[in-house]
Amino acid sequence: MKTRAAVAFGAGKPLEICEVDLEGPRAGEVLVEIKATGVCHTDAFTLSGDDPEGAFPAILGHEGAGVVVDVGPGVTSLKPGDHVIPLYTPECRECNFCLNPKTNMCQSIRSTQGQGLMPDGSSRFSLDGEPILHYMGCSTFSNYTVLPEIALAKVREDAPFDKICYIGCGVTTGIGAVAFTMKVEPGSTVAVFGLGGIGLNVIQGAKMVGATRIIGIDLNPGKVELAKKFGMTDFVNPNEVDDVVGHLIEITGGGVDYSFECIGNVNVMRQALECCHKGWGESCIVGVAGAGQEISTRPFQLVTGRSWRGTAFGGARGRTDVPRIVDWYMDGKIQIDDLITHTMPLDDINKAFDLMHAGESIRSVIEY
Ligand code: NAD
Ligand code: AHE
Ligand code: ZN
Repeated sequence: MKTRAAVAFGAGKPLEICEVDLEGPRAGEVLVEIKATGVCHTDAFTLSGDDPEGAFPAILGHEGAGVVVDVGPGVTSLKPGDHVIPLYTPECRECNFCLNPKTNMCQSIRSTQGQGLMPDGSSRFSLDGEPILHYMGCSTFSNYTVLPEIALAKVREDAPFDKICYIGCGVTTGIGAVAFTMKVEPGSTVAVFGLGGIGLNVIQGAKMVGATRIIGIDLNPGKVELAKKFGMTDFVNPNEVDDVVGHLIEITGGGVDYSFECIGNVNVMRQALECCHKGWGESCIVGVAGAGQEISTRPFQLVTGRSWRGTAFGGARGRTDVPRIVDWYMDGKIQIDDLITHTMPLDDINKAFDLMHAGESIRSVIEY
């Protein structure tokens, strides 16, 4: 079949809207009509050329929601008409990662996914007979896409696509980082570096689990109002203090219990670790840093009881946890609507990247 898609032909180039060819689902695969997709900073990161796994031409996008159109041989858990959220972290429930309760990082299809290919090593997308790569196993910047069955969460049918698409990455990553990965306790003091589409969800997750002090740190004061609405109790603009780490340690009487880096800046990752309380503070890296970048600190920071950790997809096991998070949204336990600051058709997708780079959006959602 033909499908409209925004194609990334090369690093740093704007996306181009094209009619591409899409082959139907093979064994264990599912054809999905994407109804809406968010644009995450990670899409911009890969488009910039900073992603070591970035390869072109590709169809980016990994934060979608849609409807099953067709299933390939052997698919048993999904049928046409089911509402689904694509999962860049699949859940096969069989590999040694899925069988280990310490991780959500199913590895059953990770190597082909990282090469932009389906599990059998080929692509379903092509243009003029030349293959176009998949991205993060999802390619939600295409109106129709093919995914492995294990990379789809089946969700309730009364949930709006234009909101729950955000659960495909940002919402789950932020809330999950707090609730699943770090298991923040009630009464905790939390610092959140970067108040974008991920950081604001860390804030709402921290509030949800009962953190009492939630300190947001961002260079852009335009983020303050929304962050307060989501539960931020204190704001620090690094441009207005001499020493961010010293300031955070001072205002918390020794440091924070938990910190989250939601930017992808290795210097800020160090600050996030070092503002943690001696003896027990734990820092979680959420932000994705560019190729070749490395983190550093004095080992003494760890010797004296701070821990450095990280999270992918908020530690969520997609097929199990994503339907629950959709329920949380539908039950009013978490908010999504206010974080979706812009909506637009696929034709305007490059505007979503411009708004993100200008710091004007939290999430832009493309509606097909
Ligand atoms: P975003 O662009 O919406 O937000 C980034 C925020 O950081 C902005 O508010 C910006 O003003 C602020 N900022 C930038 N530099 C800063 C600095 N030096 N000090 C303080 N604030 C600064 O991005 P996002 O969509 O929220 O994504 C954030 C990061 O999380 C990205 O690196 C993205 O790739 C990553 N991410 C990781 C996962 C995961 O599973 N680990 C999932 C999704 C996104
Ligand atoms: N491909 C990059 C790393 C990108 C990365 O870390 N991706 C996160 C999800 S970001 C979602 O917005 C992730 O899940 N990583 C785990 C994984 O297996 O990809 C690189 O450095 O090569
Ligand atoms: Zn993302």
